[in-house]
Amino acid sequence: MRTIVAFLITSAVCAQTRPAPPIPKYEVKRATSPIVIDGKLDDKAWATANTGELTFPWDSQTGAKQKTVARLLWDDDNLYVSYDCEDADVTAQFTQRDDQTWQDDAVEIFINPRPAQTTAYIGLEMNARGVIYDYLLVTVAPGSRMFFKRFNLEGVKVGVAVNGTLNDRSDKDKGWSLEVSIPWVNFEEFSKRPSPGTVWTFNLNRWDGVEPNRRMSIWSDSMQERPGPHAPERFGEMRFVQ
Ligand SMILES: [Ca+2]
Ligand SMILES: [Ca+2]
Ligand SMILES: [Ca+2]
Repeated sequence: MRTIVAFLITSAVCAQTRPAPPIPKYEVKRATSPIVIDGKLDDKAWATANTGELTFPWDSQTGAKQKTVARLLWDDDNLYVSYDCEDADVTAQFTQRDDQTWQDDAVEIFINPRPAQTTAYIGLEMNARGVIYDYLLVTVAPGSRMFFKRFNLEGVKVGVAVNGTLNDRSDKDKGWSLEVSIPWVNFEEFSKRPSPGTVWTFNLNRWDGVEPNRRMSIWSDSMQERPGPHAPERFGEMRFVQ
């Protein structure tokens, strides 16, 4: 009987969910000047971009909740994304494309260029070494997803700048920043190239820390009970503007 009571209490606690925040919107401006993909966010164009700050919906996670500010821009050739990450301890181990980069200090973007559907989208997870895990994610049945990691983004470029010492855990770092450019050809099966007024959906997130102190921050709360970002119905709006 005692076991049953304990189970009921646990279930009741788990069933309490946080209120769903509104779906966020982001206006992607056109880059006013060229962006050098070197991880340094000193290109003039970034100063004109809107900002998106990641939040920490999962209180159960431990370790310092370090700030991340992301920005997006576009031009005739590419979608550009940058992340500015405060981080006192920058660590990353994986070195090969499609490795498990999410287990490192890593930043991610998920892009759905065809928001009328939420079955498929493109995922890109990049660690503090600039190593890419890119895939096509397809929901094949309710609750069942397949990650097609042999999907490789064509012409993608990533640059990282570490303000501190990578993988030296004895000192205190300031942070790291990452820039990525993604050519439009990669979205062709989903959608025409965007023009001013086009709306796609997306989410941004970051994994930070070393086990057992790991935490995920996210732009649009995925409303998952446990930390997890893969909820395309909760992606925010990416509106392209002039
Ligand atoms: Ca740069
Ligand atoms: Ca870190
Ligand atoms: Ca891949």
